[in-house]
Amino acid sequence: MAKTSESTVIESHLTENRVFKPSKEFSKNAHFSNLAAYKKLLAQSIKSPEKFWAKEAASLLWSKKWTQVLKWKAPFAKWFVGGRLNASENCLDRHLTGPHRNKAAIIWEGEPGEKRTLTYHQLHREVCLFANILKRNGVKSGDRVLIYMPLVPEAAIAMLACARIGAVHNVVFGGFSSESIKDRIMDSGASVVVTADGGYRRGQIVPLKQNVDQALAGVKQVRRVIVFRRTHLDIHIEEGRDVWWHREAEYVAANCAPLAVDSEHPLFILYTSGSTGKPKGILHTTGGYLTQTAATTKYVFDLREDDVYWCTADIGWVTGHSYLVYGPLANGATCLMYEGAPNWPEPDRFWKLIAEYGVTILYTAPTAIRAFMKWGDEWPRKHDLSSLRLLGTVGEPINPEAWMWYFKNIGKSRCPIVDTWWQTETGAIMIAPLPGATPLKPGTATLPFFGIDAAIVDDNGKEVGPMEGGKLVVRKPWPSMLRTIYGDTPRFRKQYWSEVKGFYFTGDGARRDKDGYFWIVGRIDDVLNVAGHRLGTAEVESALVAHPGVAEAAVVGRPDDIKGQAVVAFVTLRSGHKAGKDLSEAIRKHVAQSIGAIAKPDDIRFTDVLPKTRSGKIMRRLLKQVAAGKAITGDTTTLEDFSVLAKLGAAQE
Ligand code: 7RM
Repeated sequence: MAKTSESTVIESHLTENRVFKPSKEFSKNAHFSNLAAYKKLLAQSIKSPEKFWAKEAASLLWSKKWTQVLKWKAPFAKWFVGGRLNASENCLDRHLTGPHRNKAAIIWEGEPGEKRTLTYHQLHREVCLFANILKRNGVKSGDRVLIYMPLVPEAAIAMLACARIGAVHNVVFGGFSSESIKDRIMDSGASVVVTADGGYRRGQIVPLKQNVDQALAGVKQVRRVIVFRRTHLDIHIEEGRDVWWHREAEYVAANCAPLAVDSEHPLFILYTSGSTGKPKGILHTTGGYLTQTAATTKYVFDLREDDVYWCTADIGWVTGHSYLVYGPLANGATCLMYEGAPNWPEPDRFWKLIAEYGVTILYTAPTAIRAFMKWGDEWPRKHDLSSLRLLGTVGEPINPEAWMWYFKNIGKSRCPIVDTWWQTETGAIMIAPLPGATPLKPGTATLPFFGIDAAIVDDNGKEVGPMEGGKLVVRKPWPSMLRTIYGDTPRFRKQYWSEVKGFYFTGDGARRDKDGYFWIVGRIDDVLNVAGHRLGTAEVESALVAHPGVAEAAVVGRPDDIKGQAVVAFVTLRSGHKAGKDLSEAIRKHVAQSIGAIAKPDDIRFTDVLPKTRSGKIMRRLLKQVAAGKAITGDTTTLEDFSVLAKLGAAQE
């Protein structure tokens, strides 16, 4: 990672003084409600993580108990050594003998409006059927299966069916191109692909099978493509290679015993893009991953028996794996799953769904919240949101302005917001409040989860003081950590374990406040260096978003002879505001007033769209190239909307 100056301290100029204590009403029934008791357990668990995690692991179903909790030979961790279990058995079979048997596991709504509910009993049956379909098509324990599906229950069914027979799933976002599918097939060595004829997005059909056909041109390694019929779109069936899911189902039994695998048996590979080089295949294993996803779901979302829990993430993102499938199902929760876009047919689709299904917990991303703000307060106001009791966010730092909007307009100032920090690599939530105990502040993920030894350090690994910015690291292994980059262990060492000696480096910059709360200031690679001052992107962007005209903002540095870097802000406006010199001046002034002259943008560029990944993260790397007037290079396969690049060229000053 390039160092941009001798000093690595990141300055902080934004202060947030609002504090929201848990309400009595919420705390009354919460898993943790006493702040002092929680902090005591937190401190103990960080000192002896193995003790805490062993207790959580013991609440899962093991066919053979482990003999050792952790075997750590940096950077390689083995959790629950010698233990054997099955992830699908933990998510399904375990719930069939008690009152969960006929409880809704998945409540699904398609974008065009179809509705389906699968109880635990029904979901179990579907998973067994598909596990047998996989077996019938030659899939064995350890084989890699690529899943390229719309957000339908069958996507989760395919994942759980893989887990049931020990196969390793590799889910690829339904929005990715055939080129990305091909790369991931080749890198993971997948021999079977599960897909659908198509999926719905903004009223259109995404031709998933057609993309798979293109990806497979000239690829011999894939023996079988199993196609789920979702849209009845006319598709090509390659004789001898492609089979229909529903036809195969006629030949198999509805019972399939779960295969107990070693705790360290691979559960899945999920690719995450790097700014340079090819995507990294993040490898997760079974026992530790399931332990931490189950425990965090239970405590961070303060899950209760009667909750209707909705995580809006796509299944192709790690959030969909951990908090749409494994975490909630391991807890016997009822999950809502919605296939399509939030603004289809109108910008109130989410609020309609919440009212209709009585959603109690909503987990979504800051990028979605900023879009809702842009579309206007009238949309949520049309619907009864009184069933909600808890809100969550993940994916990016949430600007305090967006936090307050979410708190007031969606949570009606009643619902705590859990801002959860974690990564594909960490597998599960690492830093987040416990909603019944932790006082909240807009813009911070607050404190580490039990057993997580997170710290902010300088280049030498020395912890920095309060309010000092530095590198966010994790000093001790945790159960759901990635085990390696699939097929590239040297890259795993270099990427995560060489930046700060002995610690896992997250790639994020952060600071802690006087209460020890963690504030993520942005990716270290994106830190600005203005006249020797190092500024995180999050604070400058938060100051921009706090201007009443601004809906969303991204700041990057542009090379500057005098200052080293000049600050360029790309800005989208809220409806009713007009781009122009006056507004540009007002916005610059506003930033200077709220965080200081040093952060005042040199240029404001108005644009309708920002380049984002499918999970909604702003791709600042591309904006940096635009700001410097350079051609766009590097991996753009994760970009959500390719037309953005052409539009950005035209962004006006
Ligand atoms: C779950 C997920 C990981 C990166 C991470 C951060 C950023 C995620 C937060 C956040 C501030 C948060 N996995 N990030 N959550 N930043 N506050 N609550 O997003 O692999 O796709 O991305 O996302 O930079 O390193 S991910």
